Amino acid sequence: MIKHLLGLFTQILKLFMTRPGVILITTLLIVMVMSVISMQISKNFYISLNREAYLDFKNLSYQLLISSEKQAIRSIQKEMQAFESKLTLNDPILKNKLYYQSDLMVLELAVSDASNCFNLNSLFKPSKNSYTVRPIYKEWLSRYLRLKLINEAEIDSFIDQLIDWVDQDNQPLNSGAENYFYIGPGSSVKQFTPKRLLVDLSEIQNFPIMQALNFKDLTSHLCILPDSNRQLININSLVESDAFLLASFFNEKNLEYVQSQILTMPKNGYDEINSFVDKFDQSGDFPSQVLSINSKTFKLEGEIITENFTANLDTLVILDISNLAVILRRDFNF
Ligand SMILES: [Ca+2]
Repeated sequence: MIKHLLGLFTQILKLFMTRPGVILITTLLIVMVMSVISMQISKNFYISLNREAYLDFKNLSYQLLISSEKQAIRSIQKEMQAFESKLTLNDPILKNKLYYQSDLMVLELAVSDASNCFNLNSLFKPSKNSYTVRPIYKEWLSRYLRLKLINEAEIDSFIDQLIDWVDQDNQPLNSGAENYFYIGPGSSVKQFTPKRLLVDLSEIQNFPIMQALNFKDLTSHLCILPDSNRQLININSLVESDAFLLASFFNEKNLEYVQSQILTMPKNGYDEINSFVDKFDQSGDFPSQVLSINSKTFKLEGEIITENFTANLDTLVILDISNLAVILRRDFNF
C-alpha cells in the first residue's frame, strides 16, 4: 500500500511541478500522503507492540499462577495441620484472601471449602476391574432427587443412566442406556459409555433423561471430584443454602428446621459430630462417616488483573490422610 501511494504521489508531483501556481496544492498533497504513510506505520507498530505485550503477560502470569498455586496449597496444608481438629468459615485460610506478587503483577487468591456437595462418583466403589454401587449413597442420591421434586420414574432413569455410564458391562439397566443408545441416530454423543468415574459434572448432560430435567436446578448441590469417590460434609462450614444437601442426607423433610440448625451453629464450630447428629431424627440409613468437622477438598480461585489483560486460575485440590495434596482439576484462563 505504501509503495502504491508513493508511486501515485510521484506522478502527481511531476504533473504539477511543470505548471506555475500549484506549489500550495503540491505541499498539501505531500502532507496528506505523509500522514497516510505514518498512520499505516503506527497502526502496524501498535498491533505488534500489543501482541508482544500480551505474550509477555501470558508468560509472566503463567509463572505467577503456578507458583501461587503451589504456595497456596502449602498454606492450606500448614493450616490443616495446625488446626487439624476443625475448620470453620472463620478460619483465616477461608476468610482472608491470599496475595502473591511478582515484579509486574499481583495475584489475588481465594480458598474455599469444596466439601459440601454430593459427589456423584461417591455412588461407586472400585472393585477388581469394575465398580460396584454403594447402596447407602444411592439412597442418599434418591432422597436428594425426591427433594428436588423429581418423580420416581425419572429418579430411576437418572440413577440407572449414571450407573451405566460408569459400569464396565455393556448391558443397560432397566431405565439405563448403554453404548448403542449413545451411538444411535437420536444421540449426539456418538461414542460408547466411558466406563470410568466421571471427571466433570457436564458429562451428565449426555444422559437421555436430562432432556426432561433442568440441569442447573438438578445440580445445585451436586459435584464431581474427578476420578475420586471421596465424600465429606464439613458440618463447620455449612451455609444456609446447604440445607437441601443436609436434609437429603438425614432424610429430613422439614427444610426450615434444617436451615435453623445450620444458622444456630456454635460460634466456634463443633468439636465433634455427635452433638450435631443428635439434632436430627436418625431413623434413616445415612453414611455417618461422611460427616466431618474439617475438610479435605479445597477450591482455589485466583485472578491477576493488569491495565490491559486478565488471567484466572481455578484449581480443585484434595488432601490425603498424610496431608499430601493431589490436584484433581486445574484451569488456567488468559
Ligand atoms: Ca451397564
